[in-house]
Amino acid sequence: MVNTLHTDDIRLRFSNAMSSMYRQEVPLYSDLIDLVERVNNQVLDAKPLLKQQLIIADELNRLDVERHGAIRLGTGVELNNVRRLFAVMGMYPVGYYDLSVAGLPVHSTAFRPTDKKSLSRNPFRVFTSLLRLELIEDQGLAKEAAQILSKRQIMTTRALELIEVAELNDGLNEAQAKEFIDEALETFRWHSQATVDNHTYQRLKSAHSLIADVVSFHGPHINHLTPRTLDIDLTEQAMIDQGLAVKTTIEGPPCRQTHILLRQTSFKALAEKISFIDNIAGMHTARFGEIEQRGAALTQKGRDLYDILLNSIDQDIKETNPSQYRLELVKAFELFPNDIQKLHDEKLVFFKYHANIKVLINEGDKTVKKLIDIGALIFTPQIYEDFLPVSAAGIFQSNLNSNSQSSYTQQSNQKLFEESLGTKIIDEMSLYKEIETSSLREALLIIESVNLS
Ligand code: OOG
Ligand code: NI
Repeated sequence: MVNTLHTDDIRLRFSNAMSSMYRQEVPLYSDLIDLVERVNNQVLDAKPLLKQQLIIADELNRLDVERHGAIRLGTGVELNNVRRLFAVMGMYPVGYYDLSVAGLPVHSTAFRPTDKKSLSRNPFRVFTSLLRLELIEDQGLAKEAAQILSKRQIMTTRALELIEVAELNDGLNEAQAKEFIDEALETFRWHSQATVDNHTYQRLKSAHSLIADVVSFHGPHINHLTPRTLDIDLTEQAMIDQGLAVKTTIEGPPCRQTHILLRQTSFKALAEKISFIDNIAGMHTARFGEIEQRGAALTQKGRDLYDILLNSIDQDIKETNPSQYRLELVKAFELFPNDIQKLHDEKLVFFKYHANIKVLINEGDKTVKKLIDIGALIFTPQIYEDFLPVSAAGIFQSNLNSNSQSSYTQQSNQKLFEESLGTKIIDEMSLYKEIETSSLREALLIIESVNLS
């Protein structure tokens, strides 16, 4: 189709629109954005080397627009439609997260852009969970919940029409994209009017607060929108200074010289006024604020080491004795190398390669190792673009006011999830590998062409 807008442009506009809507809905989010921006500027001023690295890796520009959100869906049909909606913006399901092992009746994926250029433009991600009613003990209640869910349509008629247009024509034009963004936004809006009566809400809640949150409303309200900070410890302190109810422990790896994966923390969910269909007033807690610091993406070998080190410490003391937990975490992770060259040579981290055209090479310098040694080929760690199941469970739990240690006996069920989704989930490791391989290929071509001329 002529005049088709690039999916990257639609995503950029949509994530901006989502951020504006959420700023209006949750003023504390607005404060959080300002705070993170302040800390990031402070860090960039204080660390010119870090700034330089972000520029080389083409990551400085995306920092200001970088957010992830989260939604919780009720049915497979909803998941299927949400998959189609995100595809219009160039976001695809990456990674499968089974949260039932942490006592949460959901499994999840993250919709996000997948290629290097789109990620640099705007890596907007949405952590998307699907309720697993089959895990609920009270199957009578589960049936009732399914019945309620079967009656709702979380997308506007026009949004569905425009998704179809995009699928048929391989994209949307300017006017269609504008309309699509307005219509798509409706799916994620907050509704203070519940679709059930007070009694039903209480029964759903007593089975699990997640079930009440998903089933009692018209749609999957966005429950947080997370900015990326360059220093989560500084930002956490600033949040505490502002009097926010920050959760006790930062999830993920400890603070290190070379940051790996993802560190996250949140302020507790807000109690918000809602009303039930029988006109009874109530309170619901769902929406919260979160910040995150992203570090290097780990290879499978690196990830295995991460999991071993994290599991070597008692997770139960995370909430009960946070200072002890922090000490043990730092100690355990001393076994994870910090040196970039070592992380590269031991293949613990995925990298992006870049040609340094200022260095001219001689005939004998053509191996990758040689090119690295003389500085003609440089590498920067790839940023981790995904999520961590243990951290996600911690974030969920602190915001559901539950600390359920029970786990459901049923197996994880990626196959069932994919059936609803209508496609396979993309394996995140294959994406990092692809970026590593293609960036090396491109850098070598540049080096070769510069030295031929
Ligand atoms: C999602 C919680 C997980 C993260 O960043 O790991 C999450 C939810 O509460 O719906 O957002
Ligand atoms: Ni999150």
